[in-house]
Amino acid sequence: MASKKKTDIALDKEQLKASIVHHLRSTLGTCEEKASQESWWKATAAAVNEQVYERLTRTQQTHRKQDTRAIHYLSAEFLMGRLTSNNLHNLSLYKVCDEALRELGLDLADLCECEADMALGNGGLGRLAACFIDSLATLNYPAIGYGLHYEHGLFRQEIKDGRQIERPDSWREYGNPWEICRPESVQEIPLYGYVETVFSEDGSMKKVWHAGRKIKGVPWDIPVVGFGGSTVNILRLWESRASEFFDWDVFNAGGYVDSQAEKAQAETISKVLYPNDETEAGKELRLIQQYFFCACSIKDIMRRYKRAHGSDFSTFASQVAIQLNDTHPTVAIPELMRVLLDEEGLNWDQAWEICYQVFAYTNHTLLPEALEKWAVYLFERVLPRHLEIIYEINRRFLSEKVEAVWPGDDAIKAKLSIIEEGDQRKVRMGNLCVIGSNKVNGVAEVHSRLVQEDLFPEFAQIWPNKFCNVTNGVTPRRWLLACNPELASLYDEVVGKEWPLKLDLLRGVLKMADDKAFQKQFMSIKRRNKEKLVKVIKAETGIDVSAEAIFDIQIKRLHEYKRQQLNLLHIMALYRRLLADPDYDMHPRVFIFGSKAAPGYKLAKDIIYAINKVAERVNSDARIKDKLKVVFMPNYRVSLAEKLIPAADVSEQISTAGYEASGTGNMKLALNGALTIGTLDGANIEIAEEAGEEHCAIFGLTVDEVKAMKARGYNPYDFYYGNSEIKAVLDWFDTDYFTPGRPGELSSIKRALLEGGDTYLALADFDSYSEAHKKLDAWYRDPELWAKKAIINSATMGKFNSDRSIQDYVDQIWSLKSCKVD
Ligand code: F55
Repeated sequence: MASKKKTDIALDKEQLKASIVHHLRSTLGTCEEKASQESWWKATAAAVNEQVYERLTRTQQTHRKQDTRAIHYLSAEFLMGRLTSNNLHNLSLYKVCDEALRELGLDLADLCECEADMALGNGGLGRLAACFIDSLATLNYPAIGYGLHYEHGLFRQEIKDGRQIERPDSWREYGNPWEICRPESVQEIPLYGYVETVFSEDGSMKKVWHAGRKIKGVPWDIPVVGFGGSTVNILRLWESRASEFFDWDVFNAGGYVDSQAEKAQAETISKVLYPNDETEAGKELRLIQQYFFCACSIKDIMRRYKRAHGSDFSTFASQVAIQLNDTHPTVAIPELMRVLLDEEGLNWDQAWEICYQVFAYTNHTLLPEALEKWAVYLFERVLPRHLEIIYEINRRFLSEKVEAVWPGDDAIKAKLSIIEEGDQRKVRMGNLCVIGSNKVNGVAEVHSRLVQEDLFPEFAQIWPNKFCNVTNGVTPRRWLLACNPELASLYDEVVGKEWPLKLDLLRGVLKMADDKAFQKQFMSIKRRNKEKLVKVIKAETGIDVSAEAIFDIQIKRLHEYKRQQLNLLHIMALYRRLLADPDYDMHPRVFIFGSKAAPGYKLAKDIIYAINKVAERVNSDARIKDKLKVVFMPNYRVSLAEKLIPAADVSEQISTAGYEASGTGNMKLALNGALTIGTLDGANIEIAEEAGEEHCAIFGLTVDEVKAMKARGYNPYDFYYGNSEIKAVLDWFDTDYFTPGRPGELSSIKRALLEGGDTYLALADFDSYSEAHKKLDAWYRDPELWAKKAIINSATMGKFNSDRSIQDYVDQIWSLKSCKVD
C-alpha cells in the first residue's frame, strides 16, 4: 500500500482492513455492501499477496546475489490443499487478519472455506512434496518445486447409492489468487519426429532431433511462504499450450492429418492428473506429461544457470541439485544429457559426470505394479533421441559396471539392464533412476532397508554408498498449528511458541502427561474438535454420531494393501457380537473412513460400496443402541483431513507389513493426539519407537513373518475354516443382509480374500487386529490412562517434522547452505 514505508513490510490490523477494502473495490470491482464471501476471500488474498510478493522479490534478489546452490524438486504431483490459512500463519498474520475481518463483519474461517483445494496430487507422495517445499522455505534453503499445472486435479468424489462417482475437479474455474502467470519464461518443448546424424567436415558427428511437433510450456508460479515469512520460494507449474511456432513441413512429413486434433492434443497434456496412485498407467499421454514438465524444468534450470555462468558448465553440478520424486520425472536424466550433448556440445563423459552429480532419486513404493516401465516402441516414437541416449547409458553401465562385478554373467545383465527384453521390450525407469543418480533413498527405515535388500540388491552391491534413508515428515504448521488451534495454544503455554519450528520441544509436554488438570485440558480440546466434526459429519452425510464415542479414523487412498477391508471385517464382527449379545461390553465407537479409489480399480470401488452398505445397515439398527456407527466421508482431500485429524481418537495404520513405504497420515494423527492401531510397517515402526510401543496398539505379522508365511504358501482357507467369526463375517457378504433384495453384491470382497488368495494377508492378521481393538477399548474406558497415552503420542512426534526430513536430505544428499533473506 502506498501509505506504508517501503522497507517496513509488517502490517497492523488497521492497515490490513484498509488493504482488504481497497482490494475489494479496486481489484475485485465490488464494494462492501454487495460483495460475496468469495469476493471478500479474494480481496483478503490480494491484501496478503502484497506481503507475499514483497518477500518473494527480496528472496529472489538475495538468491541471485549470493548465487548459491539450489535444490530443484521435480514432482508430477504437489498436493497443496488450501493456501489462505497456511500463508497467513506462515506470515504471522492469522490473528491480525482474523480480527481485521471480524471488525469488517466477516469470519476468516468461513472465508477460508471459499477456497477450492489445490488437489494436484493423488495422496502421500504429492502431499509430501507440499510439506517439503514448506520446510525448504522455512529453513531458508534456495529451492524451487517443479511440476504440472493440471487444469483438473484429482477427481471430486461423490457417493451415489453407496458407490463412488468421479466428477471433474475444477479448482481454478473462478480464478486462483495464489498463482502468477509468467509469460516471460515460456518454453518450447519438442516431441515426436526423428533423429538425424550429421557429420561435419572435421569428421565429428552430431545428432539432430527434428521434432514432429512443438508444445508451449507456460509457467505458473505459486509463492511458497516459509514459516516466519522471510523466505518465499516458488512452486513453478507448467501448463501446456499449442505452439504458434508450429513446424508445418515436419508436421506434414510426419504424415499427420488432423491438425485441429493435434492442437487440442497439445492443450490436453496438462489437462488432468492421472488418478492412479499405485499402478503405473503406461499411456502415451502420461509419458508426454512427464517429459513435458521435465523438459520445461530443465530448460528453466539451464536458463538460470547460463544467466549467471554463461556456457561454462564446470560449476553446474555444484550449483544445481535435482531431486526426482519417484520415477515419474526420470526422463529428466536423458533430457539433461541431451541438452548437454546436443545443444551445449559437451562430450559424453563430461555430460554424464554432471548428470550423475546432479540427480538423486526417492523411491516411494515396492509394489511391483507401481514400478514404471515404458514400452520401447512408445518411447521411440515420442522421444527418439532420448531412447538413443538411454541405450548408450545402458551399454556403458552393463559393459563397465556390471561386467566388472559379474564378468560374463548374462542373467544378471538381463536383470539390471534398463531395457527389459521380452515380447514387448520396455524401459525400466527405476533402473535408469538408480544408474543416473548419485543417491537413492527410501522414505522410512524399514522401507529403505527393503529398497536395498529386495528391490535393488545388485545395484546396492555395485554402489553400497548410493543408498540411504530419509524418513518422511509433515509440516507442523499445517498439521498442528493451523488445523488444531486450541491444542497449538495449549502447547504455546507449556513449551513456548517455538515448537512449530522445533517440534522436539513438544517433549516438554511429557512432564504433564500424568497431570490430571492438564489431561482434562487436553481431552476437552479433543472433545471440542470432535463436536465440530460431529457437525461436519451431519452436514456431509446426514449421519448422527455422538462425541462421547471413540472416533476411530482410517483416511488414505483405497488399496488392498492398506487393508480397509480388514477394518470392515472387524466392524462386521463387532456388529455380529453386538447382535448376539446386546450387552456386549464395548465403549461406543464411530468408525470413520475417507478414501478415494482409482477409477479403474474395481475391487477398491467394491470396498467403498461395501463400507457404505454396512454403514447404512449398522447405523439404522436400533438393536445395537448406537454402540456402533460407521461413516464414509465423501471426497476425502487435504481440507477434509484438516477437520478429521484433530478429532481422531484412534488412527488406523493397518497395512500388511512391508507394503506401506512410510505413511504420513500416521504422523499427523499421532501428532494430534490419536493412538495408533498399526502394524510394524513403514514409519509406524518409528512412531512406536518414539512414543513407546506400550502407547500404541501394535498388532499383526512383521515384515519377516509376512515373507515367511508367503514362502510357506499362505492359505486363507485355513483361517476361514479355523475361525468361526471370520467364516461368519465372510459368508455374510454373500447374503442380502446389507443389500436387501440383492444378494451377492458384496461377494467380490469375500472372493478376493478366499479364491483370490488374500494377497495382503487380511485373514492372517484378523485375530491379532481384533485383540488390539479390545486393548484400545479397555484403555479408553480408563480416561486418565487414555489421556496420558494420547498426550505422550502427541508430545513425542518431534522426529516427524518435515523440517527434520529436509535437514536429512540436505546433510546426506543436497549439501545446501541456508540463505537468510533480510
Ligand atoms: C502416484 C502416482 C503413481 Cl503413477 C504412483 C504412485 C503415486 C502415489 O501417490 N504414491 C504414493 O502416494 N506413495 C506414498 O508415498 C508416501 C510419501 O513417501 C508414503 O508415505 C506412502 O507410504 C506411499 O504409499
